[in-house]
Amino acid sequence: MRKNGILFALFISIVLVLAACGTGSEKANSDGDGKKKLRVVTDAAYAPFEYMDKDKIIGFDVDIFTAAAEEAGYDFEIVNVGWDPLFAELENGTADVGLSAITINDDRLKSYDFSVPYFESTNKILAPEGTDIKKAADLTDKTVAVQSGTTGADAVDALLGNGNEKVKKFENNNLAILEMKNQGADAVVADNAVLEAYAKNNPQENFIVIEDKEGFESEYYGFMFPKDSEMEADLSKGLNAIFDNGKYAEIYKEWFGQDPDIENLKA
Ligand code: LYS
Repeated sequence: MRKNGILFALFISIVLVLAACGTGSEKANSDGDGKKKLRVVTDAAYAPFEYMDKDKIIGFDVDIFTAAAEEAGYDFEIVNVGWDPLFAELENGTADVGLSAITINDDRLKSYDFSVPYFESTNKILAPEGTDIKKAADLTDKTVAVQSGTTGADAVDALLGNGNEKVKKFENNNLAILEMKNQGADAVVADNAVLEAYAKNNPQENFIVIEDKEGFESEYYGFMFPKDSEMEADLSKGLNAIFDNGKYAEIYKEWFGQDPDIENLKA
């Protein structure tokens, strides 16, 4: 009887020790193999790339980042902080990644690092049907609404002159479009896919999208990081993995209804 009791106690101790070890290793895994949980900041007013669906942030960028981060073994949370605060957070290191249809350009490369490109874009013009605007140069005597601090704002500044009060700058792109809707502007300049989605989803507003391949340059989006971030290489690897395994094409097709030109992105 007594012997059985000792064996039982021994058995229980072993079970407890094993359970404790199990909890320990589980905890290590939940940190993503010891990798930190990333704070990803965005401006969720730029459909179809990132926007609010009730209280959830969704969009092409969200799906692409989720797939790339999964490949790279990172856990993360995406927080809607707004466009200007996004840059401030990366600059002072409170965030790990900027995910916001962010164009890779020389100016930003001075202060931030970028992943490999994941989307090709160009600025276009949104204007009311019947407008006499046919190309970028026609904007010079118009009032133009833009999101401040974007490549669209830079392009319009270059056309109309820095500090021109006919360039109306807004905190996000939806406010710029609203200004035109309320007749406070003749046009909005922003990324093609965003304007095209807006015109298509709001046919009753009678806006058209005007393309000018000579007037606006081709741009590429990247995930943005603080300078010398260790995560850049991991997430670029994650992007390359989803280019190669078909996941990128699958997500692209879901959002844009056609196949992507991945070779162009890799070139
Ligand atoms: N791609 C443009 C840029 O990087 C527009 C981004 C706007 C994001 N809300 O400036």
